[in-house]
Amino acid sequence: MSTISTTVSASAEDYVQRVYSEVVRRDPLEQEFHQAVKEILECLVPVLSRHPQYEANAVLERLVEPERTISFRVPWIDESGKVQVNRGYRVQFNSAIGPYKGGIRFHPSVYSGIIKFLGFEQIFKNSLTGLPIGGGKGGSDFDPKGKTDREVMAFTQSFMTELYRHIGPDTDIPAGDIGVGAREIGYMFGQYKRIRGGHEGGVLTGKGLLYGGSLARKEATGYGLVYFVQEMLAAEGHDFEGQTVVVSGSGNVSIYAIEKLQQLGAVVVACSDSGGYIYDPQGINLDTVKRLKEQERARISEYVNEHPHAQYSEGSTGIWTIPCQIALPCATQNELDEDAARKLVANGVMAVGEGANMPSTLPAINYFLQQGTLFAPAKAANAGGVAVSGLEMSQNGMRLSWSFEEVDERLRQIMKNIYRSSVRAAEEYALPGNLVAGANIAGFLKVADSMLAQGVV
Ligand code: NDP
Ligand code: 2IT
Repeated sequence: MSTISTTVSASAEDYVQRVYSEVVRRDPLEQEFHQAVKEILECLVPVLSRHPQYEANAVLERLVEPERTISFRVPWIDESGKVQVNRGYRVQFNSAIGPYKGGIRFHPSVYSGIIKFLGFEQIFKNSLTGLPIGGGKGGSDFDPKGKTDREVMAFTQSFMTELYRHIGPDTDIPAGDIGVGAREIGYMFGQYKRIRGGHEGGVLTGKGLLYGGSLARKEATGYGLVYFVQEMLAAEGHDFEGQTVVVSGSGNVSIYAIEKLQQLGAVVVACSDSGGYIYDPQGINLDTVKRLKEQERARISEYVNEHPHAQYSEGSTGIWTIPCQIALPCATQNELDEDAARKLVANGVMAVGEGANMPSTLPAINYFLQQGTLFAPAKAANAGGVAVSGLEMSQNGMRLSWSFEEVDERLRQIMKNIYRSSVRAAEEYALPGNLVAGANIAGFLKVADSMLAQGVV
């Protein structure tokens, strides 16, 4: 372990500021992208100070510019016979260490700023997994809520009819994200196969188990998050047994985080959707949440009809006022601001683990770090999903499937490794305990050195 202390050169700070200002100047409206870039670049100052070759070779300027951005029209016909037009995106951000890999999001808030922030984060997250996967992301402003199954299929097929020409098992491998689960992946895979005229299993991950999906992919992001936080707690002599936990969201990541938390003896007292949150002091009944969300596509408010001792409150951010020892934001970006962070700390929170992508605002993260709250940043803590996607690609390539236990054990090991490499990188750059910096630095170094090795491309 190096004992060199952090030296921050004025030149490295200037370099970061210059690159950041140019990002804002070029795309002034892409606020979420600015936020993701700012968080990462600021953490890299000590690295850039110690290693001038990155500035000399314009590594940051290249990193913040996607290799390719695709934006396309998605026309489809709704149940009433009316033509609808949505916008589709795929941002192929960085292929230095492997083919582009990252999810597809269907949500009305999607625009270039959201897809670019997600794609940028994905570069570093995928690097942290230790697997050979580059960074990309895609999506559409299509809103699946309230649509019939036939409408979702019509939209999804139209989306893939354009996307197919840009993806492939060795070039770009999409998966799910908000609004894209097993149903949508199934429709996308069917349409891709039909157009291509071949069964290229490895072109999408998160597939159904009957046609090439991996066991434990559905569970992977939530389980992986809990494994990561478990490592972080263990380093301080804590575990989940008997801890009160609040988990926001009630989608794929939240549900499987709650499942693993309950297996480990935690009491999960709250979860939410975009309408509001439920508080169940006896501990959430996960069978009810799964049925409501995975089968009925219902609102979380309906939980209290079956569990009248629980309370439902409108508005999703009030969830952070519930006292807990551990908080896991697993819904969406910027769902936890500084106010919420202050309330959590005032109520005695010990650890925060980000299941969603960029769920905490920058002031919230800084507040947690100042207060000494154990903080597991998204690109490390939620990397289990894409890691098992990488394992799905391996299984597809070998044309075999591993057991649930085997995939789960590999996931556990990958999360441990990500935790260790983040801790190590933070120590190496004299920021001990700062996993935000550690994850950003560890993720960056592998990508940046690969870029240097491959010349100016
Ligand atoms: P889902 O679509 O399965 O669930 C999303 C959940 O978040 C729902 O409960 C949804 O409520 C809520 N939500 C979405 N948007 C908002 C909003 N604007 N305000 C409040 N609540 C909102 O998605 P996932 O569980 O897959 O994804 C959740 C987060 O985890 C996202 O940030 C995603 O990028 C990230 N992630 C996902 C991975 C995966 O493998 N799926 C991997 C790594 C990260 P409602 O239904 O009312 O909209
Ligand atoms: O944000 C993410 O890491 C994902 N949505 C999962 C990406 C993937 O390729 O499995």
